[in-house]
Amino acid sequence: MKYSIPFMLLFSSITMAKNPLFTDVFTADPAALVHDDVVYLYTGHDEAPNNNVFFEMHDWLAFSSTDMVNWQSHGPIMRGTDFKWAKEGFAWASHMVEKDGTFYFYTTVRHKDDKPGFAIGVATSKSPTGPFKDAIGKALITDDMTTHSPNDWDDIDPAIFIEENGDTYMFFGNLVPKYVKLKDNMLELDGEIKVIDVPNYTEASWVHKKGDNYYLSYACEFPEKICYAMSKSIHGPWTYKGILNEIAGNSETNHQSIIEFKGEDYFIYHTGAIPPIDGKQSGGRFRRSVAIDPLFYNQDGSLKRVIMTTEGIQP
Ligand code: FUB
Repeated sequence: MKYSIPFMLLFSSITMAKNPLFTDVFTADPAALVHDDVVYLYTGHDEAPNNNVFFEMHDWLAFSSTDMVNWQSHGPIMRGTDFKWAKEGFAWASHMVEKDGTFYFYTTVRHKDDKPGFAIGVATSKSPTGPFKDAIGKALITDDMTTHSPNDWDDIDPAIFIEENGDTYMFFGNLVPKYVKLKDNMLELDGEIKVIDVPNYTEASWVHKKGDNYYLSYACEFPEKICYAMSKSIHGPWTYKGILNEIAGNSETNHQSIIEFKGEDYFIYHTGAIPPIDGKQSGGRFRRSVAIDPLFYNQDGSLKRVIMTTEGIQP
């Protein structure tokens, strides 16, 4: 079929969001924050030269959008080794929240050998795009603080939830899901670390609330799907509701972020779907890319399974 030139011009002027969202950089472990009518999207940054060995992640990236279609890159907001106690190359999953004008960045790194294993740090800034600085000069969570599972990467993937009354909780974990209350200063634990009872948990907790329902979504099994559970309280009990998102293309891991923005709900995740560009190594399990699709609720508050698309969010 032949198109007239005016039709082609009209067609090419439409900005179409596509999945994966960014094709000039590998992005993983999305964590989105809605602040002042802007969506800030924080991602890990996959820099492994191939998909054969392991993750190589040195810093975290920030992007922003006012329409979920057009995205502005703000570059790195922090390096893993800006935590002086952390090893190079393990800038894993993170979560950003804002409280009283300060942005708190909770994130995963590998601790130096004086406290071996993965750890969670917290950094702060007065701007959502940083720069961020270690807020306490030490890890908030170290491997020796939890003994529920033998693996030394069981304290990863922080996810913060702030209740309407300001009470703040950090969810985290690998193999065993855990949560702990934070003090009002957001920089200290307030009480014991508790274990959550949900099936098939692997990692990547994310907690959100809609109406009076709390939702705990998480990466389940391996290769990872995203499963979810619901509760009427942040403390549970959590009722398992099933699979929310199937295994994502070409990636054994998945990691989700769920937000509502301007009345629409979004499911943000990663895949390994970038094809080889200019003869370089393609996307894959250590070279991942963030994608976004709509999220829909059923009448009873349960979630419809996500349909992963290559079209992404339409204008
Ligand atoms: O990106 C490194 C790790 O892979 C994250 O911490 C996990 O959630 C998984 O996505």
